Amino acid sequence: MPTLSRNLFDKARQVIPGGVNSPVRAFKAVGGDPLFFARGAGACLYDVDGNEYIDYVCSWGPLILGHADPEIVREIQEAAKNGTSFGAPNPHEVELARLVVEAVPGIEKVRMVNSGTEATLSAIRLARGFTGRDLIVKMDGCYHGHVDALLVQAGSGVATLGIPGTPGVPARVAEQTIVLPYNDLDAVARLATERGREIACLIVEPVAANMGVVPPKPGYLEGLREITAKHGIVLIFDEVITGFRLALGGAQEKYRINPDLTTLGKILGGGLPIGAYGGREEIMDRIAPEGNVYQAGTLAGNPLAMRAGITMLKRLRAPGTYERLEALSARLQAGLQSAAQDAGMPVRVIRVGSLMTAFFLGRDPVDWAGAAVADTKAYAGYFRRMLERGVYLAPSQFEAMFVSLAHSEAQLDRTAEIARDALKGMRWGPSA
Ligand code: HOZ
Repeated sequence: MPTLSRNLFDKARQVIPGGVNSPVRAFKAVGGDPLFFARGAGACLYDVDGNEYIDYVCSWGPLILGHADPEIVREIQEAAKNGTSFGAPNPHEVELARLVVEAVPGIEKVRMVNSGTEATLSAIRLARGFTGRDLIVKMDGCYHGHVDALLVQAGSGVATLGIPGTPGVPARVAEQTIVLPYNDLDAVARLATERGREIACLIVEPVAANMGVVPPKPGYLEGLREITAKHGIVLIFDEVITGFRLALGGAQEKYRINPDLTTLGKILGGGLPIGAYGGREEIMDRIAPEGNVYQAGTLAGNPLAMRAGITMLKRLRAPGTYERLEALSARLQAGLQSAAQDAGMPVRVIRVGSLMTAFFLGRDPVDWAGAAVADTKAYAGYFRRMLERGVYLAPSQFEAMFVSLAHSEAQLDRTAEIARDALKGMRWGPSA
């Protein structure tokens, strides 16, 4: 453990709960203490002790152009010279909204907020206001931020830390959320037939990326669209992770399914705090001040995040962007998979676009029940060996690796070589 990081962690624990400002940053599931970083550049992070790491967390997704992209940094600096927030309209929010509407097929109007959690919170309130219904459907192992109603059987840090039901969420709130297994269309159809008229919305990550990466089965998203439309249930795609990542128009562009509402964040802000929710005009116009569903934000639409987001989306619109990202990601997947095979480890490297997870599991999971039985101890060993060798992965089996446009072929190949070396010394074989 690097010395300066350890000292900082000791100090952090005295004044910050658990020493971290978000539980996923802790190393509880993998052992050891979290590193403290001084800077990032391109695909690399540098800790306070001066060690370099090839980074596959990428701030949990926003940094699709890598760390400290010069154009984004310049834009933020220029924006700051004119003031950081007005609490009043500015031209940049109109431009970013226009870019979002042009890019995301299911979005006709969009409202900016400050985080993905705010986006999902606002989207379910809007769905309830629009339908006049109370129940919410979510999928086991999907994570939609730390909204009370959506923390039920959630993925990400909740799954990693094994917190089944969070104290602080009133039972009466949790009761309004029905949880179904991901990728199980029959369960959705049955529920809709029995209780469709009580259900306001169904929220889903179109590609699950908070239980590790689990792709939708063929026909799953189409089926969700069909069933929700039939029963007047608002279909919400949570594209906080997949938005602008799987395609400029996100998973809905890739799979050609338009939800009623979409939640966004991460990449949209170019590395600054942001969230957004958008969708069909008829629904979005129910938000205040146009309608009577209230939602607000002091810093929403601030020029810094807007200008970073505009620069980001314009960069991503360049021809060939997603083809390059796909090629880079496929190269890493192949490299990691072959490293595992050569080490005699039945690790499954599951990938959708530039999202992937090396599952310490003998077979491909299709839902949380399948992902949850991964060997988390083996993952922890792999994580530590990779870290020692200069690769920074998510400190949990149940998260995604993020490939950015800043990762070079040489860095990806080096990562695969490091994995080969790291896995070689490990002893593991699932009984499954
Ligand atoms: N949503 C991300 C984890 N899958 C990271 C956000 C956080 O919880 O810090």
